[in-house]
Amino acid sequence: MIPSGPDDLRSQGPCPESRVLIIMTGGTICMRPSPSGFVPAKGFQENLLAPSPTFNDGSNPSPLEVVVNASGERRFSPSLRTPRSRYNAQVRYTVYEFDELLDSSSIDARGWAQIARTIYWNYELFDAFVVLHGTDSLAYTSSALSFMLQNLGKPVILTGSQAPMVELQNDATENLLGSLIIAGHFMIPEVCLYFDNKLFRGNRATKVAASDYSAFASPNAPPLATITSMRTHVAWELVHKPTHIEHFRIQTNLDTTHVACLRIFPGIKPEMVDAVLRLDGLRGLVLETFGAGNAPGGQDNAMTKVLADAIQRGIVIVNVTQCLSGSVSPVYAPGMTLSRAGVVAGLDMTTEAALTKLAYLLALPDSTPQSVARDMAVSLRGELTEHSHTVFRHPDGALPERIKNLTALGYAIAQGNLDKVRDILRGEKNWLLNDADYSGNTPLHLAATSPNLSILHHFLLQGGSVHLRNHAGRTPLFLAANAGLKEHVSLLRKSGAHLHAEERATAELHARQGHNRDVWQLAGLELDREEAEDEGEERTKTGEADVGLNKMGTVV
Ligand code: ASN
Repeated sequence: MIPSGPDDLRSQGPCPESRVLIIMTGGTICMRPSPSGFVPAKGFQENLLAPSPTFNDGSNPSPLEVVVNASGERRFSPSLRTPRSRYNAQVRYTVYEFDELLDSSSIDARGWAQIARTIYWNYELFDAFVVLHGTDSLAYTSSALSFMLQNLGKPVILTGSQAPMVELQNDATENLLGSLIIAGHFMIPEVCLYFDNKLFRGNRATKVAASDYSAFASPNAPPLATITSMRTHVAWELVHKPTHIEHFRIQTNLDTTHVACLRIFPGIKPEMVDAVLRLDGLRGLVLETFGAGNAPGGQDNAMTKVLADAIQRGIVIVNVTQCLSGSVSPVYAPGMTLSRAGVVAGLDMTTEAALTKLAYLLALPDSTPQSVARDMAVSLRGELTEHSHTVFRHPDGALPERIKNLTALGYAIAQGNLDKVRDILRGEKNWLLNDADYSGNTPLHLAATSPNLSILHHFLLQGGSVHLRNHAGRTPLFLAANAGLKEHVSLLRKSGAHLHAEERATAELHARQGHNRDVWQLAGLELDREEAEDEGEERTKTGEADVGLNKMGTVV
């Protein structure tokens, strides 16, 4: 993975090979013609990718392990390598096909849960995930996943195509290649949707064309990355980073059966709206209104009464605009009336984001209509426009300025001087945390062996990535364990850090030779069974809880 520094520094050193898991759920990208129209077909990797020089450099790498169920069962899956990219790196990948491939018009919350679980089970084995999916409901799935994947530290990119890969002229090749390159090269730890050379935040995208290759737009948020003339331009200042000391987790039980969506139209009768609001067990409604959030009616009008009564009964009603872009705001009297009646302003959320967020919030343990209404109006994953998020902004200034800052930061970290560190990062210099020096070390790598643990703590809360590797392929966790720093290792583990698949063999060697054996175990090194059992006991004593590959990560 390439750190977030501008191109001039990024291209300086070799970047370790990334492993990407491609999850195939179906969609046009894998379809073939049949007497009943296009249908999804199996064998995407062997039939379409393996024979293609664009997706296979012919180096014939060994198979990769993929976890296929909750009990941690692993299967070996043939892997392929892309040719070298213009960033001088290759991406190694394997395709994991779901048993039943879908036209995405048939996907529902069970399908979303299946994707989330597959990512969870394989989180420690891969650097990034690409999900192949039909375009029809792609924006719903990417929105849903953005809420289901909590404290995500790695890229998850959804894509598909308008023309199948088997067609001579298609958009499938470009969309998959672009997704693979971005997933395998850039640490963008968000659920994204990639289409037609643009990477969108997944919960901001919407399908805008039934057959054009430019099928998606993100009208209220600029793309996170764009590919132009073979270069990828990442808008690092827009990329969200995890800023909690927490593991990656998933929530899989979205309540999609008790939410609905209703589009207001001129002449719509209050009785119609009432009928929807009285559907058995309904808990949430997304109301698609006119313009800046207006619906027919006035203060004492029948429509307003229908809505206010439903809110009294505990139904959460969220107001989003039918317009492609812009936000709901109570500037006109009808909009003001809705908000006075208790309708929640969904601001600039897409319908896809509002509906899946509602289903997600309603399924949270201890949720109440009040807590759901409150959280619908704030940004959880960048799905609506708010200004309170950590911003990573690169300086417009020149290279010497960056090197000066990084070097000063390096000294302060080595001296364990937190005040100095804070001083250097003051202003908008947080971007420095995911930048790297000439050996690929990010400030987090340096903090992993700093005499002052609070520097590491500070960086983790500011969005420093625990998954970036230096040019030698080492993660901050590896460096901390190698230096025998237990507290540093524990803190990194709590933040979701794990040893990379390629570090395990060396780590095991060190541990078996007796170097910091207990620290390597603390870093999550799996030993043989007896040792692993001892390790389990030890962890229970110290109260450590790890992400286990064979444990389900559902919150409830
Ligand atoms: N019906 C297809 C699907 O969503 C459309 C596509 O993928 N372009 O699965």
